[in-house]
Amino acid sequence: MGSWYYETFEGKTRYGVMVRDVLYSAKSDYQKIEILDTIHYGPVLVIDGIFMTGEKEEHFYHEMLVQPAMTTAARMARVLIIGGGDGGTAREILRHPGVQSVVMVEIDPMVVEACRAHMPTLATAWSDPRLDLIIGDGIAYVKRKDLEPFDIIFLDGCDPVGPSEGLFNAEFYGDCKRLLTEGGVFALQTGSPILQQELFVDTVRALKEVFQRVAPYFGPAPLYASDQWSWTLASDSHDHLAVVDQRARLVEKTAKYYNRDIHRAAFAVPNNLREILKPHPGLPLTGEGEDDGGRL
Ligand code: SPD
Repeated sequence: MGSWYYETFEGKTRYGVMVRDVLYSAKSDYQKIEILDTIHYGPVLVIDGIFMTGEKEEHFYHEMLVQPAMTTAARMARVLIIGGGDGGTAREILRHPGVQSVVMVEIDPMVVEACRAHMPTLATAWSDPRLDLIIGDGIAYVKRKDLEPFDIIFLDGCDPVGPSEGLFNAEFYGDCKRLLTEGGVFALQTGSPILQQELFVDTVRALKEVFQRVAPYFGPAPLYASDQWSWTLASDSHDHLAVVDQRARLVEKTAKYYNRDIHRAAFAVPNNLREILKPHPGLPLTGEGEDDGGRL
């Protein structure tokens, strides 16, 4: 056997995994990084005591962060990832032959190095010539005025503490919107709708201050607190349910979770969240009708 490792999440819950071995443990300039060899999930990346991704369950999170945007966006030639240093998000994006270039801005080079060495199934993107890895601060990067715009921007960060704190506010979302091509899509993780309901609601509202169309969606993320996770697509003119069949068919050949049925179902907003999101003065109230396709 091994020993139990527990994530204590925001002082509210604990979830444990049985660990055979510690494959990597180091302190970077930003955070404590560990890779644990777990019995059920294989190698698991842990940052500052919080589970980030595990080789045998990461497909839920990465497919759901990436594929709803990739199968519906008007264009996908140029893609930006803020964060994503484990490589899973880049791998999902690069499944699409229509992608010409992906820029990844990751703040912590040690996350990239550790995952590259110990999580091989997430590492396929690193050898793809379309990927350009920039080690730097994503918040500063999206403020730059000299960049070509992107068709899709993905935010793949940690929870909103430490270096990720500035990734959850309207100012950052405004900078991302300015960097999008017309009709471009911004996709991000928006936390646990159960254990981080306030964060989820505040993030959706902050996105609604900036974008015309904001569509949260839901799915499992087995290593994350409460398992139920949320992601959100934000844009000014994109239809999050208009799946391009050819792209979805390509993804379905290898995806372990995502398919067109999952895509449609994921955008159904549970009643309790509709109620909470409704009373938001000054913003158009959609989401409670029959014909809005789940957009809020
Ligand atoms: N509570 C953990 C949330 C972490 C979300 N990002 C994980 C990064 C995986 N690429």
